[in-house]
Amino acid sequence: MNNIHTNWYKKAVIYQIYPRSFLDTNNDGLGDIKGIICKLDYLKDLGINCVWLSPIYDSPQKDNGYDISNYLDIYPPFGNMDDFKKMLSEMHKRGIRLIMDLVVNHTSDQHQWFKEAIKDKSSPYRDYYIIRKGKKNGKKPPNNWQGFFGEGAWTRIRESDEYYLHLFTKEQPDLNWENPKVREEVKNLLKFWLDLGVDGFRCDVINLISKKQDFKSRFPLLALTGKDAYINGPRLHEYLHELYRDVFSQYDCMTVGETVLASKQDNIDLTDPAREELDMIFNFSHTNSDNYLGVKYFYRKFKLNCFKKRLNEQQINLVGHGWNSLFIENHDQRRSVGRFGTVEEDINSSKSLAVSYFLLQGTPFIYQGQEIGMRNAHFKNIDETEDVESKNIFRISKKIPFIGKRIRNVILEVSRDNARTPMIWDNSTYGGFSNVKPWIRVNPDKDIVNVKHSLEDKDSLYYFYKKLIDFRKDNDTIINGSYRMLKEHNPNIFAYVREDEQYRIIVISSFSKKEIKCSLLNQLKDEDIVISNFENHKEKLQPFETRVYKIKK
Ligand code: TEU
Ligand code: CA
Repeated sequence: MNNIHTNWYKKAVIYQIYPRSFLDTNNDGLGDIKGIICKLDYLKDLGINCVWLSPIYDSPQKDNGYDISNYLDIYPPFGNMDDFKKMLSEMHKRGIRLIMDLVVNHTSDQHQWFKEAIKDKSSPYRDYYIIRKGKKNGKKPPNNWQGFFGEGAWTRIRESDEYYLHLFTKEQPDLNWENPKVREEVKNLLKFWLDLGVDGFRCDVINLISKKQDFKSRFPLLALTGKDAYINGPRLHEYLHELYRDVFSQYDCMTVGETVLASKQDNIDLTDPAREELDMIFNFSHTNSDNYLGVKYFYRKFKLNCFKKRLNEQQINLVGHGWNSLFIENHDQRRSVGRFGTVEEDINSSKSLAVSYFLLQGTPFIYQGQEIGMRNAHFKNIDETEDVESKNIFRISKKIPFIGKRIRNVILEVSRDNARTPMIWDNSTYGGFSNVKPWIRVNPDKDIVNVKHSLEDKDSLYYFYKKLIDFRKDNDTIINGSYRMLKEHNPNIFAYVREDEQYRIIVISSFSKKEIKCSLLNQLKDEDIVISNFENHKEKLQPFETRVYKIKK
């Protein structure tokens, strides 16, 4: 069969929209599809050419849409199918593609399949989920596996002696991918959206879909007991290849898998084009550089060297095999301002970080608000957070004597809600997001950090991102050139070279608050600088200075 894939994703710059918090047009405090349509020109001006939309499907919203009750319809407060079609065509008119979130490791417990499954033991839907007999006549769960939100992974089905598996909240039962009917359902829903013109999918926790079938207890860990049984399970690659063969190969679409705690080899296997699985993956090794074991509550001090090392490993790992995704924020991560070596008081630090990740090998992503330097919410109290994950961990931590309070402060600092406060368009009461009180509180920094300001200030982070996007579009070296890290062990400098037959592009960013020396500068000429956050260049790098040199060979 002819390969109809144009691999457009390699040239894409992707903007993630979290629809709840983007723009509210009917004043119910929740963002909506019409709000997205209103801001498409804003996105076009920024220069992005693809949007990843977090879930807009019908859902009870226990996990903000990552709990889907109907894959073929829209959550009514966000709009309806006509709004969706209008949004898609308005995007395409502007040369912007759309990738949807695909959440198929689990459904909502309000999905028809699950309702049928637990109502009737002989229902064909029973085997759509992972249901097992509990121990001790149903008094104890089938094993000791733990899920991602700090709780046991099994919930008892009403008065029965059986339990269902859920790796997230109990309202998110895991699908049983061993059942070929489940895989057919997934293929059908993929085709439904692709036939409507959608350009691809961001596949939620896709490396959890295959589970080891022994369902035995594992050695208890501090978090994620049983993970060897459900992360990168034995049939993962087989399932993804099946989706590719039966669906993705027939459309010029792209897929990016969210792969939590995936091994190096799995990342290669998932993205190797010859294997026909996914196009890219989100590897979180660098965003986990300020915690232990990939668990953000086990917080540790950020070190640039660790961050660099992990990004470098990601880059090298996929050379000649697959394609990287490049990101520093998303709806699950706290904001990058004040993280990853940057400081709130100095926007130059965010520019240094922007350059550092954006010009690596791979497709860059920008999370809504990142382009204006939106900050963390600085929550003071657990009541100000809405996220089920924060609330769960808080509830559990209360039971732990002595360390309870410390954990609470960490929760407020790392809560996913830091990234979920409404997009700030201007400095009006609700930041121009809505005329009524939004579903979650507005960031207290709205007067300083907002889109209106950013558009008025030619030195803003917004215009800096715009420059980076244009630069990437105009320079094939950034897309297809080789990559090599420079100054690998320098704790203050992030530097690398991108190169092809024609050009050498050298990126140097300082993460120091002081002026520092950098021997690389000796061999470079100021007139080759094409992007920088400083107008005048000295012999030393100024605090948080970044420079991109383009040298014709
Ligand atoms: O995230 C998967 C995931 O692993 C995160 O929830 C992670 O555990 C957490 O952020 C670490 O603190 C995806 C979605 O991006 C997330 O929003 C969903 O809640 C989750 O899957 C379940 O669908
Ligand atoms: Ca609304």
